[in-house]
This record gives sequence, C-alpha cells and structure tokens, in this order.
Amino acid sequence: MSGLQARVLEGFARAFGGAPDGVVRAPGRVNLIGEHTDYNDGFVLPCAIPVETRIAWRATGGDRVRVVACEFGDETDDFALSAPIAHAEGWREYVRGMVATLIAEGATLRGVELAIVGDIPRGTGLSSSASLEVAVGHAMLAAVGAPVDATRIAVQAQTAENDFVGMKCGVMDQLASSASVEGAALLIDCRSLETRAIPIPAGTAVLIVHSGVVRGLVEGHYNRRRAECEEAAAALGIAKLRDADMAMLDAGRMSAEAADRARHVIGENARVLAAAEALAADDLPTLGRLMAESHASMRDLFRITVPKVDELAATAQALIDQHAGGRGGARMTGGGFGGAVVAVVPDDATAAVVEGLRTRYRTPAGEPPEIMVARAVAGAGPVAAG
Ligand code: GAF
Repeated sequence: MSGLQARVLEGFARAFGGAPDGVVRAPGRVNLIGEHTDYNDGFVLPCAIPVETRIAWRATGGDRVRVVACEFGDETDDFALSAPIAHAEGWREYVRGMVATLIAEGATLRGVELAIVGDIPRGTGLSSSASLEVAVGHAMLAAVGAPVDATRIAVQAQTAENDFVGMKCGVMDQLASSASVEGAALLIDCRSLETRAIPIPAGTAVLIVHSGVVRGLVEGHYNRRRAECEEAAAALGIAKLRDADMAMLDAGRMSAEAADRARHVIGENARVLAAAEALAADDLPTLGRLMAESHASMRDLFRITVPKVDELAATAQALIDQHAGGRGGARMTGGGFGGAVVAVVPDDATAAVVEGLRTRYRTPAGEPPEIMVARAVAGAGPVAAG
C-alpha cells in the first residue's frame, strides 16, 4: 500500500472510525510550456505528476459534510448542504467552493465524511489547490453514485476557484489534474477544451526544480496580468488574445505595457503548438529552444519572473547544453513570481544535471534546490482498494 493510501485510511479511521466507502485521487501538474495563455483562450501543454491529493469518503446520507484535513493537524470542517455555504479560511475555502459549485450546477449531493491527505508541496506552483478541488468533486459525486465527466468537473473546479475563492485562474490546472494521460503531456485548447495526449518519448525525464522563492501575494499579481490581457484584447476589439496577431499590435492602439503582454500571449500560443509537435517527434533540441524563448518572454514581456528564478532557469539550461548537447530545455513553470523551473532532459544526462543544479544553485536561504524527477501520471479518479 502506498504511503498516501495508508495515511488517508488511518486519518479517516482516526476522525470518523471504521473504513471509508472509497478513495479518490487527483494529481498536481507541471506545465511544460504555455504560461498565462489559458485564460486568453489559448494553448497549454502540462502533464500530471506523481504528487496528489487523496480523499477517503463515506456516504452518511443526510445533510452534513464533515471533513478532516490530515496534513493540517487534523483540522476539521462541518457544514450543511441545504443552507447557503459560507466562506472559510485556508483549505476549507476550496472544499466549500467545490461543493457549492456542484450544487449550483444542479448536482444532488448527500452527506459525507471526507478525510484529505496530500503530498503536493504548497507555494511551488504545482497546483495543490486545483487538485484539492478536483478530488473533492470526485468524492462528492462518488458518494451519490453520479458519473464524473473529466472536462466538466475541471470547469466546475475552475468556477469554484474563480467565483468562490476569488482567484481568476484559467482552466489549465484543473483540466490537467482531471484529464491527463499516463506517460503523456496534455495539449489543451483552452477555447474548445479539446485535449490531445502527446506521449513523452521514452528516455526523457521531466525535472521540477524549486527555486526556494515561495510565491507570495500571487493572486494580486496574477489577477492584474489577467486584467491587462483583457484591456489589450478590448483595445484590439476582440474578445480574447487568442484571436490577436503581431501585425495588429503595430497600430499603436494600446500602451507599450499592454502590447508587451499581448506579444507574450501571441508568441506563447505559437510556441505551445510547435512544442507539442517537437515533443511528439522526440525533437528535444527544438523543444529546448522553445522553452528558452518562453522563459525569455515571461521575463521580458509578461514580466512574471524574479531574478532567482531567472538564475535557476539559466543554470539548468547551461547544464543541459553541457551534459546533453542542447537536447532539452528549461523554463519557469506556473503563474510566476517565484516557484519552480521545469526542465526536459534525456535520461542519460539527468544525473549530471541534477548534480550540477545541487552544486551550482542556492536558494535565497542558502540551500541546494529541491528537485523532483517526475514521470507523467494519469488524471484524477478512484483508487483501487488495497
Ligand atoms: C496558474 C493558473 F491557475 C493557471 O490557470 C494558469 O493561468 C497559470 O497560472 C499560468 O499559466 O497556475
């Protein structure tokens, strides 16, 4: 039995007594390329990673949702399904937001007991909140025997985050957690919500390297970038920057800053599509070049990197050039202002790149970086008993 499975079963027994009716899981994600494109109706290329939220659930009937968060010292929550669901602090807000959204969208839910565990590092941009929302959705629907549609539950999780929590994120994190395919990255068209699994070639590793810069006050920065994109689209007379092209930006219809944001989004969408083709063709030099261009665009045009993250991405790229002859690349991943760098590296160079990063990079606290060598896992679903 995995460590998380044992923890969730023990946590359930401690809080509620006995055994759950079932266990569900929803993974975190890392984005290979396509940053701040999702809410512009563009393209992204994330993959789900082997860290996750796991929830043990038991149907109790009646009206109450009773929850224990085992990673938070067994803190609890308890609320009714039949009354308006009030806001709450911390992890409770995501649980309540997802339940409120399911109800608002017509689900008939019944009372449950939920025990939550997880191993996604918080503050690193690996989508712990999206995975919590998606896992709660799976548990609530499983408890009433309702089927789960991977795309619908992702959009409901996004709605919970946008309208209940107040973070105006796009759909990438939730859809990656919900619909990813084992061994593949997921090319998502965030307008149509169509997805295409792009197999990650055998012999290729995905490294996630934490800069040690914990993302603080991110929501304000993030929501401002989103508003700037909306302003740029409005100035161009279009609904979303997906429909913009570089030629439109020369007409001088907006501030230099807004034009830079739009330039990033237009370039990044093209890079995602090219990166998906490169990955599918096992063309790691091209993928690496696109990742480097993406990082430069986030730094210079979208302005969401910080100096330590720039240093880490440059260090990783130099090591990939040195040990893999440029077969692979590195870039900041996630919403920005700290967090992690993702690197795609051939297996034969992984040990040298990891060792080099531990030797050459120091976090702001003076430590070597935390590094995860990840494989792409499947999206959310029930966990088999045992
Ligand atoms: C965060 C958001 F939640 C995503 O929707 C996405 O916009 C990402 O930042 C940036 O690409 O993870």
